[in-house]
Amino acid sequence: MEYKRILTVQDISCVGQCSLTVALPILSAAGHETAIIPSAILSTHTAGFKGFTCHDLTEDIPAICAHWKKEGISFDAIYTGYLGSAEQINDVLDMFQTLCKPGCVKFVDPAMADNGKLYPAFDLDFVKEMKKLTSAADIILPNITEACFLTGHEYKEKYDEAYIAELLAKLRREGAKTIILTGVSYDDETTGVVVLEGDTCQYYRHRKISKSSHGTGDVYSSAFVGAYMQGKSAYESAGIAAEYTVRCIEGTIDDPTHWYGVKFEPQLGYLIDCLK
Ligand code: PXL
Repeated sequence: MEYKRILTVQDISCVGQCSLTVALPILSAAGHETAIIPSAILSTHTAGFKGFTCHDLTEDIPAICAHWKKEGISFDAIYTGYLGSAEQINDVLDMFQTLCKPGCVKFVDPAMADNGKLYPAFDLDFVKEMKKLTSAADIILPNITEACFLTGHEYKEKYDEAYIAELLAKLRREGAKTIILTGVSYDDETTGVVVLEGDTCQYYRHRKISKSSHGTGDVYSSAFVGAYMQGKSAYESAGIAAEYTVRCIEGTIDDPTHWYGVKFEPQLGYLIDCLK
């Protein structure tokens, strides 16, 4: 098993099974050392809870990075998710320059939108900044909505392979390298992930669960990063992360009180088995 040191930059939603409360256990289960920069602290995530608190930590980030630089701390991977402000994007770009070990892999999940809409905290200025990050990353993990915001491609709920090929081409033109496009579904029973690496485009298809769930993007990206840093290929990692995420959703859908996230913890044993 590989043992990599991974820095993840995303928010702490104190309740809600997303961002850091999901990324840390999944990366640990995948066998890696974790380090964090919390982008913000929220009482809950913003998708369905009302009256949540939010404390933006933008001001704290430069001092954390300056300390690490002084201590000579660096990472095998940097993985970003939900960020607290547009200004933080320049800080992350700086981390890409100064906190990377040779060969460090930079993963960006441009967590900012879903179902055709930006999350409440974000606007088009944030999207403009996010484009800088996705073009500096080695691997990006957008859903279709995020990919549309990043490229100006029209968002559609029903589409065909030509639409997805055009979206991928536009992401490439914006500077994206390896692209893991999630939630790509051409029929009612299945959905999947498109993996574009170099000139090779592959599609990992899996069963679709009719009910949409919160936090699954974070579960997916964290499992992908964990698997990839274990030396799996992008396509293998995409498949492992997809099967794991589907199991998490299946283990949650029968519990109507658990609407805010997925029960990813009982499936960690499955993820560990996949990575052996
Ligand atoms: O899962 C994405 C996410 C992360 N963090 C916060 C969110 C969301 C999605 O809504 O609100 C705070």
